[in-house]
Amino acid sequence: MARLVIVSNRVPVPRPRERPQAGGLAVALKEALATRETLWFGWSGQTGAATGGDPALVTVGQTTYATIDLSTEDYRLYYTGFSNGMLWPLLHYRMGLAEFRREEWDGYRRVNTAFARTLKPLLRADDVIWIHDFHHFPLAAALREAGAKQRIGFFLHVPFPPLPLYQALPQGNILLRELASCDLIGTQTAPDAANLREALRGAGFDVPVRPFPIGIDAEDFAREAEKAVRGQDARRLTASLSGRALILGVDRLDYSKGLPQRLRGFASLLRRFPEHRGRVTLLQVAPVSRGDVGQYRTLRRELDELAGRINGDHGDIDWVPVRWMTRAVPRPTLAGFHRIARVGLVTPMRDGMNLVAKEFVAAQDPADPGVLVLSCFAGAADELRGAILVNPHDPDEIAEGLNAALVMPTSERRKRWIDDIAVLRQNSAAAWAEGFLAALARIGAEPLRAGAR
Ligand code: ADQ
Repeated sequence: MARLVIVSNRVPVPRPRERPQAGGLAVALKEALATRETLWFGWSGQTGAATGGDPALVTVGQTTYATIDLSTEDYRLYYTGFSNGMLWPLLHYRMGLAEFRREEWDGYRRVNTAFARTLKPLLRADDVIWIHDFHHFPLAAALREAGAKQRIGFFLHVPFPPLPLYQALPQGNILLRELASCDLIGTQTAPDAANLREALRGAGFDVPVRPFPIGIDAEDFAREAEKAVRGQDARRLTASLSGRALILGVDRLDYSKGLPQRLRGFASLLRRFPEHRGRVTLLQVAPVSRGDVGQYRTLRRELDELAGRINGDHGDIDWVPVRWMTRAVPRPTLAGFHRIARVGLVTPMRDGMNLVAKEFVAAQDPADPGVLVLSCFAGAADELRGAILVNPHDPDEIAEGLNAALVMPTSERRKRWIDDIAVLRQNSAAAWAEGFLAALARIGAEPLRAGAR
C-alpha cells in the first residue's frame, strides 16, 4: 500500500509521558494511520526566528510526524492574519468580520511555499498526499511547482460560500487556480461541493469536487461516555443539578458557533415557557481559542455580560440558570457530561460539520437518550434527522426547540436516537478516511486506464 502523506496546519505529535492528544483530525484519521505507513507534516505550533528549516521528526509505530516552526512574523501574517482574520470569516459567510491586508496575503502564500519546499525532499514517488483545510489552499500548486508528481487530495473542513460571497476575496481566483492543482477535492456537504465547483468552473478549472461528510468513532465515544459518567466529575455535576434537566453546550469560543444567540435562546425559553424556570440548567463550556484575534476578545466580553444578565434576571437564591465555563474540560469528562444532558444544544451560525453534535448523540444512554437541538446551518444537520432543527438567528425558535426537547416522551426520544446512531455507525471516521482515499486512488488510476485502451 502506498505511503500516506498528511499535511495539516497543526500536527498532533505524541508527547512522551503525556496522554495521547485526542480530538480533531487525529481521532478521525486513527484507523487510516493504523493500517498504513504515514508521514504527517505541518506546523509545530511553535514560533521561532525563521519559518522552515530542518523538520523535527518523531516516529511512533508506522507514523512519522514532521514539523517546522513559523517565524513570529509569519505566525502573525499567515495564521492570525490571513487564515483566521480573512479566510475563516469569509468561508463562514461572515464577510463583515473579514479583514484583508496585502501583507497577510503575501505571508500566507510564502508560508505555503516554505511548506512545499520543506516537504518535497521528504516525498517518495508513489506517496499519496492528502492536504487538510483552508490554511493550505496554495500548497498543491506550490508542491507541483517544486516538482511533485504524486496524487494530491484536499479536504475542506469548513463550509465554502456561494460564489458572489467568495468573490469578495481580493485575488480569490489565484487561490482557486492553486487549489485546482489537486486531483480530488472533498467538502463536508453537497451544497459546499456545489459552491466550490461553481467557483472553480467560473475561474476555468474542472477538478472533481465531492462531498465526504466527516464522521466519528461512535462506539469508542460511547464507551468513553459510559466510563466517564461513573467518574468523579460527572457525579459532581449530577449531584449539583439537584434533579434539574441539563442543557449542554460544548464549543470552542468562536463567533461561528452562535453562542450569544444561544444564550438569548435560553433566556427566551425562561421567559416564554415559565414552567421550565428553576427546572433546567444550561452548562456552556467554551474554552478561549484564537485569543490574539480582536473579534474573539470582544465575543468573550459579550458572553460574560449575557450570562451575567440572564442569571441576574432569572436566577434564584438556590438556582443559577447559566453555568458558563471558559476553562478547558478534558474530552473524556465531556463525554460523561453529554450522557448526563437531557438536551445537547448545538447552534452554530454556520459550521462545516460540527462533530460535537455527533458526539452528543454517540454518548447517549440508549434506554433514556437526550435530544439534540441543532442549527440547520451545521453540516451535521444533513445526517442527523432525529435532531430538532432550529434557525440560530431566531432566539424564539431556539426556545421552541428547547421546549420541544424538554417535554419529549421517552418513546419519541428513543425513536429519534436509534435513527441517528445508525447513521453515525455507518458514516464513521474510518469510512470517511477510507472513502476519500479510495476515491483519490480511483482518480489517480483513471488516466492510466484511459492510456491502456
Ligand atoms: P471545529 O470548528 O473545531 O472543527 P467541531 O467539529 O465542533 O469544530 O469540533 C472538533 C473537535 O473538537 C470535536 O472532537 C470536539 O469534541 C472538540 N471540541 C469542541 N469544543 C470543545 C471543548 N470545549 N472542549 C474540548 N473539546 C472540544 C472544524 C470545523 C467543523 C468540523 C471539524 C472536523 O469547523 O465544522 O466538524 O473541523 O472536520
